[in-house]
Amino acid sequence: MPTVHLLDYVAGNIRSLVNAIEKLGYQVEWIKSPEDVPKAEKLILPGVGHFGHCLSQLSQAGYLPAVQQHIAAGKPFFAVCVGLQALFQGSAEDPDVAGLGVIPSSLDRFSDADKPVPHIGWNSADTHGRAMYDLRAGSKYYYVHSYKCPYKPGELESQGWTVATGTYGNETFIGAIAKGNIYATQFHPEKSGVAGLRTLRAFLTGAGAKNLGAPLTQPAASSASKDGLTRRVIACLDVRTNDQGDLVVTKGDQYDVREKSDGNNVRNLGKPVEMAKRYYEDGADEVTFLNITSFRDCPLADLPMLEVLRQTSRTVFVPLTIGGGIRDTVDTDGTKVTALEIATMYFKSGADKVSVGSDAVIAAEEYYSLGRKLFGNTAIEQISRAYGNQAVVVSVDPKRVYVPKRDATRHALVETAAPGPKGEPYCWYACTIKGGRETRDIDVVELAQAVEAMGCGELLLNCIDKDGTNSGFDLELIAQVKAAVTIPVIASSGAGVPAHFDEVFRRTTTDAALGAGMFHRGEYTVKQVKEYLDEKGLVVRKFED
Ligand code: 1PR
Repeated sequence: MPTVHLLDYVAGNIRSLVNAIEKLGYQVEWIKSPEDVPKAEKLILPGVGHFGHCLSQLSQAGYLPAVQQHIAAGKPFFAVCVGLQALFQGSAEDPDVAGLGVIPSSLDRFSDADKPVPHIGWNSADTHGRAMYDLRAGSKYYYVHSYKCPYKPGELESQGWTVATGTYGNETFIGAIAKGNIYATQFHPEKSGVAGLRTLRAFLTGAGAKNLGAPLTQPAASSASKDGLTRRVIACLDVRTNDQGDLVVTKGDQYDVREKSDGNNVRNLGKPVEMAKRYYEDGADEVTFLNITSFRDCPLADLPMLEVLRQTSRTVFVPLTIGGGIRDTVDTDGTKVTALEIATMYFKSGADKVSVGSDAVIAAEEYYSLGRKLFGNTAIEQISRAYGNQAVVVSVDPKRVYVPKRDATRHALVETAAPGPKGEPYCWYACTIKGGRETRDIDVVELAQAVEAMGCGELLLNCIDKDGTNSGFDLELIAQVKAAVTIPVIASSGAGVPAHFDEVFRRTTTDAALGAGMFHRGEYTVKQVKEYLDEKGLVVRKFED
């Protein structure tokens, strides 16, 4: 097997990149010290997290001159995400840290005045009619970042660079850039499905460098929604151990996962790894696992979910999120383990994002009780500091509390089109913990704003009242939360037919929509949902062979 070298500077989830490279028939060898760099023929610089963290790690370990020499020697070099950013002169993310300066420009932050930041999701890499590592105008690639190099037409091209761009809101940014032996993508090829594997292959085989910049005879028309991103459809798998000790995908009705008949068993809808693979092949834009009973009586290192992630990330090349049990805890042998350590185990096993549930509610309560001050010690702050905001999702489990009058509560109200059992015209959404079993005196707006302040990059917005009902998403809840934060929101709970996805994308500004039961029960496939959205004129990532 041909070999490719990967620079190991502790950059978060690089397992997926290794899996993608291996899938393409190459073997990965790790560069573990600067002295190893000259051995590399093809060198890959992965990147997750902060610009400053990446460069200071590289610098402290003495890698910078070795990487510069590799590039100057004309050997193939590929950089991903923050790896691409490291090639620039600097970034507004960490203004005191210098980049490698290979590309004479610098990065700034996306404006959140007109759109959610981070920029998360599937967007284009438009090569402006030039050949560039098999990037295709009709394909979509998975981006997740807050900082970007603004695109100034012709500027870098005049210095020999070939540039592919994406557009987010009214900002056009560099999605990929190449020159000579250098190729770098802001998006994650290892998370961009078939299109991502294709461009990675073009680097590995060397074919991409050969015809770089050649005019394309028939550039396909690029399609994008107004803000550039496609409508993201996520498949979610609630996973737990059943009474027989098997790890199964289950699904509740308003969080009750036990059958009403059939011995009151945990509903068993299939095997997590197989189902995730099927959803990927059906075109799911992301797969989320929620470990709904987290881990009980099991040493952390043996968590069955770690193996599920390892196996899934070998065949699923879209982002994987894992939730459940991300909190400071005590292992079965009495050792204290931090939420950050647990998250690290998940990232190393193939997760791209971790989702914090109950612990986020407790942290938000403390945040308000301490006068909205942050001390850097919550799980959300620690994980986002180490792995970047985009790696931290907060999963919210709200429940409607109906009230008869506007002044009946201090909480953020919605005047609802679905009044309560006594005809109450208003409701607020109370956050719950422990899988909905305990309701707290904090509303969903308070929670959303607190976790955004802590560095959470995305909200997974469930709704206990809607969960498993197949009656459509709670549009009022989604609109209320979207109006309260600038981070992206994933609408969840209640999807029963493809039209519900169309409805939530049209009637709210949600950034993504998630389905579970309708896919698990085989009523509809992810592909059918996306075809439906496409027919209705919404831009989706098309299925590619
Ligand atoms: O509190 O950090 O340990 O995390 C626990 C995680 O497990 C939370 O994310 C919480 O949402 C989840 N969870 C806990 N108990 C349940 C349960 O169902 N008994 N599942 C549960 C939450 C909700 C959704 C579901 C959608 C879509 N599941 O993820 O997939 O509602 O369903 P639908 O499309 O079929 O309506 P912690």
